[in-house]
Amino acid sequence: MHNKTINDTHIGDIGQHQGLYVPEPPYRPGEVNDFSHVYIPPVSASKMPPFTAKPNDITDLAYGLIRVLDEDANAGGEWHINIEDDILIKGLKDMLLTRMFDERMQLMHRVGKISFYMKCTGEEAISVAHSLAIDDEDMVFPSYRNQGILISRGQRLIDLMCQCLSNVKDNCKGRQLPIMYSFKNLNFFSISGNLATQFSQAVGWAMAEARKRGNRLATSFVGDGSTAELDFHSALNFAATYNPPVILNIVNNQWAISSSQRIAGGERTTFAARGIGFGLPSLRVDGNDFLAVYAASKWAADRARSGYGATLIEFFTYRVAPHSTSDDPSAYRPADEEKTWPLGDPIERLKAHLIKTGAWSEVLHKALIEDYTAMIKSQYKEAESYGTLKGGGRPDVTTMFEDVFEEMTPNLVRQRQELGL
Ligand SMILES: Cc1ncc(C[n+]2csc(CCOP(=O)(O)OP(=O)(O)O)c2C)c(N)n1
Ligand SMILES: [Mg+2]
Repeated sequence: MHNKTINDTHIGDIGQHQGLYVPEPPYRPGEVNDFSHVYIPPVSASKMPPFTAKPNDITDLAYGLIRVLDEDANAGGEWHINIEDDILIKGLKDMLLTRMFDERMQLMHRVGKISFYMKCTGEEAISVAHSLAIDDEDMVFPSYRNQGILISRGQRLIDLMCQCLSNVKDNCKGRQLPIMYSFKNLNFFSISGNLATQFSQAVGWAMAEARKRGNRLATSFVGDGSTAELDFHSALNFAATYNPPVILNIVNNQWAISSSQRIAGGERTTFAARGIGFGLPSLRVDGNDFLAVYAASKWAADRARSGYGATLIEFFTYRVAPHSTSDDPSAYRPADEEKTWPLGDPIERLKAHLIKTGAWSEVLHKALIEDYTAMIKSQYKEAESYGTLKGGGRPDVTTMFEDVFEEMTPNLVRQRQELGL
């Protein structure tokens, strides 16, 4: 049942308004930001039903917040499942590498080596923990902020760098915007710039897998803003109807470029609650809590693989970085918003937990940062030798006519001839 104690600045009654109501973000630049009303239940409040539970019996999970790590970095509560230290340490390393890679690429944009970049700062746990909780064989239909999945699945940084540089080693041959990766070898579907299309594609893929009686699942990610797209709703409808093995993840980082989550209906209810109307099990999870993301993802994966169909998950997080290198958040949100965000930093939280349990240390952490700094530097140096935006290698112009049609269409043949090729 709806938990009436939820009383945060983003969820609740809109109240009475005469005329057309246009939601505004809670705070604008120059105003003092305040997250003190965000509902953060204690770890012990999160009940974990068996994954076989009936969706209608667990609707409260769509309104609460599944948490495992408390404010003191101790793990507890029913969602605290046994995760081996090796997995947690890999998770910490992958999150750190994702963040350091992002920082490097942002820098390369500043000096004009790439034309565009998107960071996932503060959201690393969502991609990395989810990726570790499912199988590498499972099919990912990503958004543009899931670079952590590629890093966790072991794609070489140099391959990501070459894609961003659109150089001769770019596996997309310069046809995609930087960061719109595509890696078939890792079961990572091509990223689309058209928001939310990946949701219905994931459901369709999972329907085909169910028809084949395979054992793989599909997982897909959209942002809070993207839930306003029709693809989101038709994906949920098909997922509820045909019971395919799919996990549908909403990353609620509270912003869609300069539009607050309120403009996608986030003021009325939670994003997880969108699933209830379709009869889908729907979980709302602390997206900055690695252990909670892992446990919720595993629950949904076990459910899908056991034939119980789709799960909708809202990961509640905060977009620390600008939307992309083309964005300036100081124009639309208070400068200190990131500092007052109460669910902390996913890397710092897992690191503090692992130091407490004795599985990690400051010395190891420092050494890892040094290793990664050197590795990123050397991989970038090599990537740059294959060409950058400013100069050097580019994919051969003939390649733009290839790969789309099995047999080139007459107009393409003509155009290629016009180029003298
Ligand atoms: C169909 C469509 N509409 C609009 C855009 C422009 N656009 C690109 S990203 C974005 C914001 C998406 O926000 P959200 O879904 O919350 O994801 P986030 O960037 O926060 O991860 C918009 C409006 C687009 N790419 N595709
Ligand atoms: Mg968003």
